[in-house]
Amino acid sequence: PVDYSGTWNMLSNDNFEGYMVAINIDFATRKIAGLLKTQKVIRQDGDSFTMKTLSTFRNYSSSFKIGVEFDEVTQGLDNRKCKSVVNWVGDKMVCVQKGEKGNRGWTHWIEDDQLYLDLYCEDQVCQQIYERK
Ligand code: RET
Repeated sequence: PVDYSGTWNMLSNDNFEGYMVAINIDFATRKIAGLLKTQKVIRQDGDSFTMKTLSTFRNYSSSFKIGVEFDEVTQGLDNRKCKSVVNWVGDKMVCVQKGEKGNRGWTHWIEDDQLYLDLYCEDQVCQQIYERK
């Protein structure tokens, strides 16, 4: 099985702007956020996860257990409430964020020791790639 634990540094961030527009991040925040090289700190304990997204501007943290729906508030992003659930699809982690926004969620996977993250909202996809610190 894949081990997501560790500290990961952003290598690339494709169409973050489109994703941020889709979740209604305001212009000024997008200009700042678009320049960030975020870091992911992931703690995996069996099927329990804590995922921290760290940056010089703002941080975001969430904790969940695979297959267990949880109430997520996207604090510091668009501050919306979602009913979220993360499931394994093979070795990929697939999250569905049910709420006001359609087709919202994300997928994490590891390939060649790089961490991939696709962020979805409506018709937008942002693809991020991270390398191990
Ligand atoms: C930042 C800076 C402020 C504006 C925005 C941000 C986006 C964060 C995102 C985090 C995704 C986290 C995931 C966690 C998985 O558990 C960087 C906080 C919009 C999109 C997928």
